[in-house]
Amino acid sequence: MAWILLLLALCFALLASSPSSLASARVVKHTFNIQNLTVKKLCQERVITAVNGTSPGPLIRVHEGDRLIVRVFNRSPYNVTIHWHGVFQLLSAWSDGPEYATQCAIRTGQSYTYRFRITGQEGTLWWHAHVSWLRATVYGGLIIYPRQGRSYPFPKPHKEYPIILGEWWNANVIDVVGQALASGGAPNISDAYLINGQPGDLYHCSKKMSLNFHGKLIHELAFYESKPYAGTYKVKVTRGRTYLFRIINAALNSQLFFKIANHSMTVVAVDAVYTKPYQTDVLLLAPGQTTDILLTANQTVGSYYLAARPYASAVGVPFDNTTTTAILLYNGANSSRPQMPTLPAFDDTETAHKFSSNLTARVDSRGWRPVPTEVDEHMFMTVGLGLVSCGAKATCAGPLGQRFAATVSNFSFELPTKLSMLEAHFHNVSGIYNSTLPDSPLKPFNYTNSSNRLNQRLTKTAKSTTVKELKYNTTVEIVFQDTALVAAENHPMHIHGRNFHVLAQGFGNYEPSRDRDKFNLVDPQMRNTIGVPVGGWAVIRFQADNPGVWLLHCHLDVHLPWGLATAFVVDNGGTASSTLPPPPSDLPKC
Ligand SMILES: *[C@@H]1O[C@H](CO)[C@@H](O)[C@H](O)[C@H]1NC(C)=O
Ligand SMILES: *[C@@H]1O[C@H](CO)[C@@H](O)[C@H](O)[C@H]1NC(C)=O
Ligand SMILES: *[C@@H]1O[C@H](CO)[C@@H](O)[C@H](O)[C@H]1NC(C)=O
Ligand SMILES: *[C@@H]1O[C@H](CO)[C@@H](O)[C@H](O)[C@H]1NC(C)=O
Ligand SMILES: *[C@@H]1O[C@H](CO)[C@@H](O)[C@H](O)[C@H]1NC(C)=O
Ligand SMILES: *[C@@H]1O[C@H](CO)[C@@H](O)[C@H](O)[C@H]1NC(C)=O
Ligand SMILES: *[C@@H]1O[C@H](CO)[C@@H](O)[C@H](O)[C@H]1NC(C)=O
Ligand SMILES: *[C@@H]1O[C@H](CO)[C@@H](O)[C@H](O)[C@H]1NC(C)=O
Ligand SMILES: *[C@@H]1O[C@H](CO)[C@@H](O)[C@H](O)[C@H]1NC(C)=O
Ligand SMILES: *[C@@H]1O[C@H](CO)[C@@H](O)[C@H](O)[C@H]1NC(C)=O
Ligand SMILES: *[C@@H]1O[C@H](CO)[C@@H](O)[C@H](O)[C@H]1NC(C)=O
Ligand SMILES: *[C@@H]1O[C@H](CO)[C@@H](O)[C@H](O)[C@H]1NC(C)=O
Ligand SMILES: [Cu+2]
Repeated sequence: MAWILLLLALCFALLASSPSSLASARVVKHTFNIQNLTVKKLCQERVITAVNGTSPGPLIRVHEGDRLIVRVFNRSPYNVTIHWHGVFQLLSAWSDGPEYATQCAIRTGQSYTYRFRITGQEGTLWWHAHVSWLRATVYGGLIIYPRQGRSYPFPKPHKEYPIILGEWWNANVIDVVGQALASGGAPNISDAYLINGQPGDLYHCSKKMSLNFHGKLIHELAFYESKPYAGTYKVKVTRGRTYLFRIINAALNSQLFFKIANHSMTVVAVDAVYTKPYQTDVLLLAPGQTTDILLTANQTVGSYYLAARPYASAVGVPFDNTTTTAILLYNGANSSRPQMPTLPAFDDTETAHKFSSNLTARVDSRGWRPVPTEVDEHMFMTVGLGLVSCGAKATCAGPLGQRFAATVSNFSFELPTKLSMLEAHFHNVSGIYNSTLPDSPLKPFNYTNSSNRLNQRLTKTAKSTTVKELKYNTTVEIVFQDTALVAAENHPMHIHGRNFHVLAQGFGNYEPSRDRDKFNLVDPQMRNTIGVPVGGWAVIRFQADNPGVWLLHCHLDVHLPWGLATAFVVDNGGTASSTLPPPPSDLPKC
């Protein structure tokens, strides 16, 4: 007996003395099988690409400090890669995932194992395919809990639910984007939005199905558990308890407003960074962003819709204007029609901006990093659409008889096709990319003046693979400036391999003399994706402390293949701990 106690005491002593709590870090291993899956949605049977027979795919749970090892088998007909959205990938750039950026695709019948450690971030992230539009159905949540012995910087919730917002096409998404890229025009809009894979009660077809089910009314049906069809996701709560909802916008092309009828929410984290608690009755999530909220079930016992529909910032651009719902169901509730929240108007930029600019970081929490004060590299990047002229044999279904393009500082990005940029960088192969992205547009103009709309001198752009090289540890400040050349629009800009501080956001042209005063250098929100206000700007800052090749791109999948992207090539530092290791032996070959 005594020796057991002694042994226990010894173990505790060892654990306690371990300086970085490495003792609690685990290795978490998973296998992903990517393959065809037949699903029935909106009354139609479809074959989609999915991981392990579900979409959303497996929810991965790790603790901060863990190593994650995921072996991905591609048994689908398409080339695939998996990107771990928002994960820093410190010295593990080979596992970041974007096709032709950090790896070539995993071909049909082949596999690749992603290996990385998750450090310095806690909260909700996600994973998704990073080839063409496959992420429409190949995606899932990634939850990072505090490591053992640590707690949240907020009261422990009774229970937690992932709420993953998706976007659904009845057509094969590869055909949808393929058709657009062939024609030079815009892709077809989606047919529905989803909450945890389900469209919800407001779609015509779900109603029809519901009515057909034993002839019961749809609003009554909403209360039966385990129905033969699953059209609406339900969140069960008990009155008086507090829940953590981990909300992820995995939609392809839509920023989404999110509300819960009759309930207010308290935001506690975004993009796996803790925020100061922020109470609100509406959220806005751009594709790529996550928001963790606390919800107290303190309303009358009953049922309430959770609902999401788009924030469509571009005037005159067609969009899917449907609404997806799930049901917040109190224990003991009667089967009555759920309360429906009033969502903001599709073009409610005021509400969008208020939510997006009001959040602040929790500077007393783990994961916070003070804003770097000395800036080494000031960059001013325009983000927006442009046009490429119609080649002799091309079809040109875009404006002015040209083809849609999208640009960063008027460079329209094209992925290489022979080798990934990271391999080219690592092995010093030239001809794959040019490191000539200027620090500001070569031809400045009045970016947000609507009289420049479809001005062919300004919309004209060209395709290239042009990136920005950064010395290790460079502190970079970027002003993202929206343009109004084709349509002013809020572009959610995502940078791989890091978070950044969001110092300020505003409308019109960025004016340093006026706008630098608005910088929040004390407690700005930290994110991996920022929606640049429509017809406006956002300023971010970060330190390039992670060697590798990191994409920077718009997270609307309609704009990414048009070229709204570039990359940072971050050199090694001078030490072992700042040098990217060689590629793993199973890295897919082009
Ligand atoms: C996926 O499926 C494979 C094989 O069916 C299984 O071994 C694996 O555990 C599953 N992975 C996850 C994350 O559920
Ligand atoms: C997967 O589905 C596609 C249609 O989307 C089909 O062409 C292909 O044969 C299917 N592959 C397998 C292995 O079932
Ligand atoms: C896109 O929509 C058009 C018009 O409705 C339709 O003819 C076409 O087949 C659709 N494309 C795809 C790939 O579904
Ligand atoms: C929910 O809010 C609506 C107005 O937004 C109100 O009409 C309704 O009575 C409320 N329901 C409950 C159960 O509080
Ligand atoms: C419910 O909780 C919210 C905070 O989440 C609070 O603002 C609100 O007043 C509470 N309502 C009731 C009826 O207790
Ligand atoms: C959605 O768009 C369609 C087609 O433009 C239109 O008929 C419908 O009224 C719109 N619905 C809403 C809720 O705005
Ligand atoms: C449920 O319905 C019954 C009968 O309609 C009613 O007496 C009761 O108050 C209802 N309970 C709740 C929680 O709404
Ligand atoms: C929050 O938004 C309101 C309305 O836009 C604004 O007055 C207030 O200053 C904002 N607060 C912060 C902290 O940004
Ligand atoms: C840019 O255009 C706007 C109108 O959209 C105008 O108010 C502003 O004065 C212009 N700025 C410059 C520097 O010309
Ligand atoms: C690099 O720049 C040169 C000169 O402008 C151009 O010819 C070449 O196509 C560019 N290469 C890539 C990969 O963008
Ligand atoms: C990079 O910067 C960090 C802090 O800003 C510093 O601690 C570190 O030593 C630097 N690394 C190198 C290799 O200069
Ligand atoms: C799949 O990827 C390989 C390697 O990158 C490439 O050669 C091939 O063309 C790709 N196939 C398709 C259909 O894109
Ligand atoms: Cu965009």
